[in-house]
Amino acid sequence: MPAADTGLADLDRLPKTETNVISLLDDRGSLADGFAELLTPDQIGQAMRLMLLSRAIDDRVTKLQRLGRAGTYSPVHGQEATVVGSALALDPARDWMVPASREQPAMIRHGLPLDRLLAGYMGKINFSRIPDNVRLLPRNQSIASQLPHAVGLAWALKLRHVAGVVLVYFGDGASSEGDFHEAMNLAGVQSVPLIFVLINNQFAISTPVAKQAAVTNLAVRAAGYGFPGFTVDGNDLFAVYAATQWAVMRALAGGGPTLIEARTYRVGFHNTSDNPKDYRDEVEVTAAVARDPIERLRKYATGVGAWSTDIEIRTMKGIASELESAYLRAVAVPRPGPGDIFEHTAASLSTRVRRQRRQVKGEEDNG
Ligand SMILES: Cc1ncc(C[n+]2csc(CCOP(=O)(O)OP(=O)(O)O)c2C)c(N)n1
Repeated sequence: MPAADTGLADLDRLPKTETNVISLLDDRGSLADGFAELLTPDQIGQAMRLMLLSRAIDDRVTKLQRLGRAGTYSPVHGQEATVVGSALALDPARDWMVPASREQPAMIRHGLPLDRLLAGYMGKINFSRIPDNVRLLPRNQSIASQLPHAVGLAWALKLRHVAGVVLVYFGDGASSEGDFHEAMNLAGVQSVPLIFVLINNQFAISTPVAKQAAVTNLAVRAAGYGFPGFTVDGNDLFAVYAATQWAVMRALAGGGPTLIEARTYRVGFHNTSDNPKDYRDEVEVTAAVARDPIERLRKYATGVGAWSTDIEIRTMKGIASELESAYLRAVAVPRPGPGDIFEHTAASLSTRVRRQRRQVKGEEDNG
């Protein structure tokens, strides 16, 4: 329920399930009383569009990968409410986003142009560079290594007295890495403006979360580092948005970090080189599909007049043409030349790396 003076959802009063999971919008698309004002009809429309765009990107890039025109791709399917709901609580002109590897619609909402996103999967490393005015770090494939970076970024904002927060995404698998615990500790000690969004999609490739952690509630780990942690229904756009908004306001007010565990399910494969049928039960997947975050929001939004079949048809047409033209622009970009990779790794290169660059480019090596 919004607190009277701030318009902000009061965390203690957010409805929770018996297992202490914050939940506002249920599977049938009905919203808990008192939360209808949390998102405007415009924001709901924007969320629907981003979630549908996300699924269209999953489909398109997966096909490109199968055709040999794109590299490895990790789909968002099933996790859309988590990434879109959290991204919508940020101000792209003020806040920073640090992604893991499957938060495509969040990156777009934060300002990454679609053609650059697609170009990244096509190996066009020059063009896929994040524009200077976008407060976004690149996708991260080395599990959990983005977490210490995010702490450093948030600490820098604090030391420089720059208003803003950092939001970092990572998975349940990443929460078993040393980097996660070191980042949580330093974030707590320095009380940095950082929101840890732990996307618990139940799997680290083929390893189920029960084999990652002896606790069933990953959010409790925050207590060991001296800051709040709580769990939200990650398929519930309203719950994710309310929780993230609360954490953002807390961080902006100097309250320090928050850990949000968003409980969801990875419906698709881990990435295009994985076959999940080898390690998980189809019954479980069917149950997850029935909890689809887009369908849930669609039901609610249709019921309150913020969405309709006509709007969806128009939106899907717009998405199809936006994707096609972004793809054509990405295709038209020349492939990077040998040695270009060295231009995107460090501000200045060490002597050894400069020598490697000369070797790769076939230039004469004078030591
Ligand atoms: C440091 C490191 N170790 C191992 C891997 C191989 N690997 C790639 S994805 C992945 C699982 C990640 O699981 P999780 O953090 O839950 O995120 P998800 O992929 O489910 O979104 C692993 C182990 C890696 N990329 N980096």
